[in-house]
Amino acid sequence: MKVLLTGFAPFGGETVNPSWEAVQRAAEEKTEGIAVAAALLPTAFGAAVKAAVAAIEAQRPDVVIAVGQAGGRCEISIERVAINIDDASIPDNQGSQPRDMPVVPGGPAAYFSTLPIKAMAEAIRRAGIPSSVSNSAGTFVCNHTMYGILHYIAQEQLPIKAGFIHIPYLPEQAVHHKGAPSLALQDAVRALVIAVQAAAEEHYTMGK
Ligand code: PCA
Repeated sequence: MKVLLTGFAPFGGETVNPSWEAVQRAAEEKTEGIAVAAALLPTAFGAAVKAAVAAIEAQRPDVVIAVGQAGGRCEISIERVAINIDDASIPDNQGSQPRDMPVVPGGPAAYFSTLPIKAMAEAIRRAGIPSSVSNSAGTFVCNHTMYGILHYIAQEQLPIKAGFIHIPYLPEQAVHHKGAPSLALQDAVRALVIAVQAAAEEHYTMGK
């Protein structure tokens, strides 16, 4: 089975994005029976979904896990839902800052993750890394990308499971945000590998 992991470019004045750092490393870990590809997405409305769809078309994965930074969060957040709203409090990397705009005009209000979100969070916690299901991916580029990927899969009726994981700042970022929690890169990588395995387990149990 094939998994596509995506990570984002740094944004909002940061010089790294933990999502791309962790995704690249997680894709290099060898897991029996699972091929993992990594794709970098621009942190920009529209362009991020375009790049994600191009990577899905190129890789034809069974599972897509998009990953992004959630500065200020203290654990690995397995996102449950993407909503049809772009409402940015800062400009994206291309200078666009949509307010109260739909991701897809006329699209459904929301899409739920099709990944085993509870199993993923539990498996990550069992490994000693804080994780839980989150009920909001925000209203910036990450929510937009999760919505865009799930909308594309729904429109094309593809047999692909997809969802989103937010990860905290790296310690070297958190030192510039007084009081902000952080997670070491190696733990973020471990969490992503476990998330991939949990998604694969479900994939095989479903007999696909
Ligand atoms: N986090 C942002 C966009 C890119 C990223 O890594 C977000 O949470 O929307």
